[in-house]
Amino acid sequence: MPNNEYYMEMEEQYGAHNYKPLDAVLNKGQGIWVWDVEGNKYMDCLSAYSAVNQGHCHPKIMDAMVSQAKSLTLTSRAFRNDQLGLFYKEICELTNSHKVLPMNSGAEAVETAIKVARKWGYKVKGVEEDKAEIIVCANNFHGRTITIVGFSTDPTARDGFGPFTPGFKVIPFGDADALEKAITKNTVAFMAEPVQGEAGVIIPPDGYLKSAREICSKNNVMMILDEIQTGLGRTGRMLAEEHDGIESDLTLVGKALSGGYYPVSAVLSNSEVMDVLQPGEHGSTFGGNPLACAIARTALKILVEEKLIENADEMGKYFITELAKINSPHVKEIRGRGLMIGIELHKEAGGARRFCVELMKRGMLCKETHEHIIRIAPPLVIQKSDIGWAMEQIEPVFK
Ligand code: IF1
Repeated sequence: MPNNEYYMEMEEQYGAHNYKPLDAVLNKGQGIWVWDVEGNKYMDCLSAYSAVNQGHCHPKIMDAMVSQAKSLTLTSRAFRNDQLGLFYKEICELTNSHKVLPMNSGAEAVETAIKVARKWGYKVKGVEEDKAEIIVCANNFHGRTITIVGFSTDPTARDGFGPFTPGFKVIPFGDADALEKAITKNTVAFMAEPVQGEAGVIIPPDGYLKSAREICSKNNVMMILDEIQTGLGRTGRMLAEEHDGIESDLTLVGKALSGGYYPVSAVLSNSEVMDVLQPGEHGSTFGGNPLACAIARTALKILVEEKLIENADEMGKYFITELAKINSPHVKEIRGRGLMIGIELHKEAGGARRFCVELMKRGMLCKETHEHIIRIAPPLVIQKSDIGWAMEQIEPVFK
């Protein structure tokens, strides 16, 4: 049986080097656990960046996928399929939305929302042609396309990829006054993550999203929330916006919409904004295909039926309480919402990566973000006893 090294060398030789993964070559997953080719077992504390909220290889999603794959996988949107309407209806009911536009990757959902907002700006708001502005936040992460990295403030994500799409304005995250000041007659939308993920699990000040919602409504500006990472149970709510008691105009979901089986994303709308799109103006070969819809329908049903959202809330609070008890010279702050948890280290700790390597040796797979933050985001099926085990690994590493 080839070892980890064997596969790693192949990747190094033949693959683009746009990632620097931890050196475990995984070949099996179940619930919160994954195994490498040498048989080592790990607790997955990343959940594929929150795409496997339902746990690895959930048997019900697998059944839905296999059964749909045997009958029909792809029709394109030139023809109809019997899964699409059901998917629309079910996701609208679960997220309190009016209309859905299905895509595949998260970045595509973001691009779609940008197109919808601009079109709305010209057709409904009456913005002069090619003048539409969209306000975004510093330290955002919304994906990897040219347009999206063009309004990133992370040099690693954007340097060397210009020229970029114009029409974006960056303001600080968490600052409602800055939003109000940045709005002009040409502003069509404000887009933000409810909790910034890549930036290091940054939770905005209380009341921020509510103020932003009010400012958007008052100024006839679309509020777009990117819930690709925070949505679908991760923060202990179906959508993170529920923590603030607000509804955005456009909500973006992806990742866990398939429970990790397949790329499925969607733009959800709460207003007439989606009606601006006419036949032919937007689409995707794979978006809304019956395989994706069957998988997504089951992935959503599991979040509800297995009470994973409530579990994320409860286990998240428990995990954060336990982590806060660690008396470590390296830890600056523990923060989180539901099972989206960040451990920020002091600059003197020598970087988060070395802690991730130590945790891996003890059977926990975690991923650093930026230099000094470790993210903990296990599948939402995690139980108290698992957290107990995790704490036994984490404590000695941080001490
Ligand atoms: C990678 C981060 C997570 C996202 C939000 C849109 C997208 C993402 C809020 C795009 C994607 C990923 C992609 C992944 C790393 C990752 C990530 F660290 F970069 F920020 F999750 F924390 N909006 N996030 O978080 O979705 O097109 O990838 O489906 O390796 O790029 P996508």
